[in-house]
Amino acid sequence: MTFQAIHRSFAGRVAERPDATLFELPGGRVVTYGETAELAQRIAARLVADGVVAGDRVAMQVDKSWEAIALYLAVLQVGGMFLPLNTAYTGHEMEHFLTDAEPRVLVCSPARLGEYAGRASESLVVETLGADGDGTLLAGLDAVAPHTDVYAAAPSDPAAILYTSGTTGRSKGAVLTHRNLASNCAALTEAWRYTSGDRLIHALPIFHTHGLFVAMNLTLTTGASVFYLPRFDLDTVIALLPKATVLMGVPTFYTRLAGDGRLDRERVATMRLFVSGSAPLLASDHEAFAGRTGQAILERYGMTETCMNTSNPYDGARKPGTVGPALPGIEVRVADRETGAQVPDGEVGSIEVRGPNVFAGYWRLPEKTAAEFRADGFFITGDVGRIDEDGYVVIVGRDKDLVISGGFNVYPKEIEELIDAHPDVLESAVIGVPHPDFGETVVAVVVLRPGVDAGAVDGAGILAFIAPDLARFKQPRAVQIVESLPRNVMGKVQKAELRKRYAGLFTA
Ligand code: MLC
Ligand code: AMP
Repeated sequence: MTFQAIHRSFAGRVAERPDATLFELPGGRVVTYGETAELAQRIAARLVADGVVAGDRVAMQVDKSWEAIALYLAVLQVGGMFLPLNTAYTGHEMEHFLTDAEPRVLVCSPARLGEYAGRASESLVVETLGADGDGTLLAGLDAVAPHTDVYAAAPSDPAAILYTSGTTGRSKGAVLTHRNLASNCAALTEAWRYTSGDRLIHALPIFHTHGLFVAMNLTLTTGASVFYLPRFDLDTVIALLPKATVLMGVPTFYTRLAGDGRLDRERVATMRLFVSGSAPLLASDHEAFAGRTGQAILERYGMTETCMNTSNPYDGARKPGTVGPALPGIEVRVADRETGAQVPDGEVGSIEVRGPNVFAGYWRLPEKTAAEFRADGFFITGDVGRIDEDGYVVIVGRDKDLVISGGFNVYPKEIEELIDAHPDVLESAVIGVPHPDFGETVVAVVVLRPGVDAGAVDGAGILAFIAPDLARFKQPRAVQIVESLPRNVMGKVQKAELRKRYAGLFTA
């Protein structure tokens, strides 16, 4: 299967089967392919009226709704760049995205209009969209003629910006092209045998690669349907399993499912595929799940900049603790971090990727982009691993200072900067430690200024100081106040040492 763009392929499915179910919503409402396409065309008309032209960014920070997917399709149709943002981001965090991306339109939830209304200007239109389709974006749309023109986007044209990795404390926008999204969608559809007969349990957020570019793109382009849930709710997912064929989730989904007494072979009899990714799935969790269900979770590996890189096979061994071989059309190598020279299989090194899935670059940051690529076009993922005897990639760690909590990325630098701004704090180090539910969780290790009375400042006070500016999922779950941070001879804080010291904080 090959196609040039997600929205064009979706239009093909609409033409074939307009009455086919796309979304099954909680409460039983069904939304068809035809309805979604029509709403997308009306939203496209609104975006054009708002001044959106090809190349413009359309930012979205809204609760999950099917109408938000219609908005995504509308942005692609008019040649815009879709910029979805986590609803957990505070005004402080949003400031950076809005100044950096300069969107033409921001679609926010009605409840947060008060925060953003003041930003509306000649160059920014603020629209609202609520979880039930309320808000200005859709208001009066019935009277608006659908916009049927489809912008003639080239495969190399940008389709989306997703913000990621802030090693300097500032998130960078990864620009993904139509070719990136379409080629990866085609590769996964084939690799995972995804078809119009599939019924996917969609419990992921739609502001990240996993929930949007993997789960939704595969569905929209194959004619499949989704049980579309606002979030992961264990009881709801357990209840839907007997009606569904596929689940895609982060490891936390599987830890929670495997910990539930209702999960057994009979309950998953119609399920043909459980996919895990975005964070490492412990081999023990893989085995526990298989023991309960008789099904091996298929683990794959991706990232915002590259979409999916590797996948365990659909047919053949799905090996716990590995992420499988490279997907067709994609090259994955393990190289020496310093020289970039490929190392022999079995040796640990820098995981690097080349292929049609690899993004166009960081938004307005040509130097940072160049620094992440080798001269021969391989992208340096920042993950560390090896290739095993079967050609499967094994991820053993990360070169980048990053914590992945429940599948959400947290960049320590950003949190350290906020903590260090506390008047009583000299310095801090933020680390990830093992957590039974989230895989990893965030811990802050803090040194107070000389002379500050240690009895007067506590972790709760430091957390309260940073909370207003930081999304809840990034907030440390523990604060350790110490005399000093361990450093190496170069003076660099030894985070590995801290991770070891606090490894048992949540997992006794
Ligand atoms: C929610 N909270 C989290 C959290 N999610 N804290 C840390 N890490 C998280 N991931 C907060 C809540 O705000 C709440 O705060 C408290 O923790 C407990 O919440 P919960 O009810 O247990 O959380 P829940 O809503 O069930 O969410 C957990 C989750 C969710 C794992 C289901 O985080 C999730 O859907 N994660 C998926 C992330 C994702 O899509 N990643 C893909 C990135 S793409 P309070 O105030 O109540 O204490 C990518 C590329 C690739 O990485 O390869 O796919
Ligand atoms: P993001 O920047 O949110 O796209 O996160 C991408 C990062 O998530 C990767 O660089 C990896 O570190 C991690 N990741 C994704 N999938 C897996 C996996 N299956 N196993 C281990 N780490 C993973």
